[in-house]
Amino acid sequence: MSHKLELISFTLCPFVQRAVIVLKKKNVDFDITYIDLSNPPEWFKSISPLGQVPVLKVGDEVLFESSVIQEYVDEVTPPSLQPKDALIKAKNRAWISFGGDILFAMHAMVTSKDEPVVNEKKAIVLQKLDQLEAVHSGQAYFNGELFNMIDAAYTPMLMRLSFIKLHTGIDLLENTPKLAKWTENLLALDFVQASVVAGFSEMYKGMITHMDGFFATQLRD
Ligand SMILES: N[C@@H](CCC(=O)N[C@@H](CS)C(=O)NCC(=O)O)C(=O)O
Repeated sequence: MSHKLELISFTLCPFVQRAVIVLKKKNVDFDITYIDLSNPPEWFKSISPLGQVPVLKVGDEVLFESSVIQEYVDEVTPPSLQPKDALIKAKNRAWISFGGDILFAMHAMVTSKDEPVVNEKKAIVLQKLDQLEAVHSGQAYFNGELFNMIDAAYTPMLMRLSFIKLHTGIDLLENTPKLAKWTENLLALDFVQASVVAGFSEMYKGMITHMDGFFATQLRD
């Protein structure tokens, strides 16, 4: 790779973490620059087309959208994490996009103050998790025994579900055993543990407290 990559990040962002997991899995030497999303610096506003993280700087070029960044990193660092079969790869891409929808519903569920809204979002999350359970291979990873791109894409969501269980006792994976086992397998990987800053679980709990929504009332000490 001719340029050292620079990833623009916000510590808590699950979409950034998707990119970090691929970079770490592939042993890419990259820089990471953290910004405060509630007060983004001018230089960030001028390079991020949507004002969102992640952004990947590749020399003078800029990439945005986590799935695009994941695919770029994967393509320039063979062998690929994508399944070889074009149909499986295409289906995985669709389910990766579906995972983004779950992340947005989860965020709303965790931060909303309004209990009916929380319950509505929770129902959406649970229904989507059921759909995901139905298409999971039931093996170690989503497609089978190999860690693929889709596993990198879902890890941030599954990690956050495990923190929700740890900090509140609410187990959103209790009726999806394949997803629960998948979470266990993913969280045991070194590069997954290295994809977040030290103390991340407490930081996530701190975010729930700070947002002061219904979930904050469910936190254990
Ligand atoms: N579809 C985007 C979503 C990225 C996203 O929502 N990032 C959030 C942080 S986790 C963000 O930058 N929010 C700031 C904003 O939307 O203004 C992706 O996959 O990269």
